[in-house]
Amino acid sequence: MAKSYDPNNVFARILRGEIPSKKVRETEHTLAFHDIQPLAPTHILVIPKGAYVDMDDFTANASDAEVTDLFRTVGSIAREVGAAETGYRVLSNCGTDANQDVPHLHIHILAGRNLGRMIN
Ligand code: DGP
Repeated sequence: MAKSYDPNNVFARILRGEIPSKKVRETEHTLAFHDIQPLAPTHILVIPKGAYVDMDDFTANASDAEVTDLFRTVGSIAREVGAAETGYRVLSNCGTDANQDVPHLHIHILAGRNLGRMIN
């Protein structure tokens, strides 16, 4: 069963065009935009257009087309910004222990500096 989804979370509002974002890429199932509080020279968020709370919800309930589109978009953007050559980090905070702030699945792409071994 799908997790309870708050339709007024900030990324749902970005998807509806109610608040602006600096768009990087849009596909049939996926939107990518710059993080408003970048932790690295490149900090892009990649989200499904569908209403999924987190990775658990997404991988349990999204279609193969949505899953494929999201992950291919992540890889494609990393190549496009040159991060595939220098290295980059992909992460998704899911739930309480990961301190997920926005309850709509988002994948962070971080690049452009040495990222150390972990992001706090
Ligand atoms: P997380 O802690 O993994 O849920 O990260 C949420 C990220 O979302 C955080 O890096 C800041 C970003 N963020 C929050 N509000 C906005 C917004 O209104 N626009 C954009 N572009 N990013 C946002």
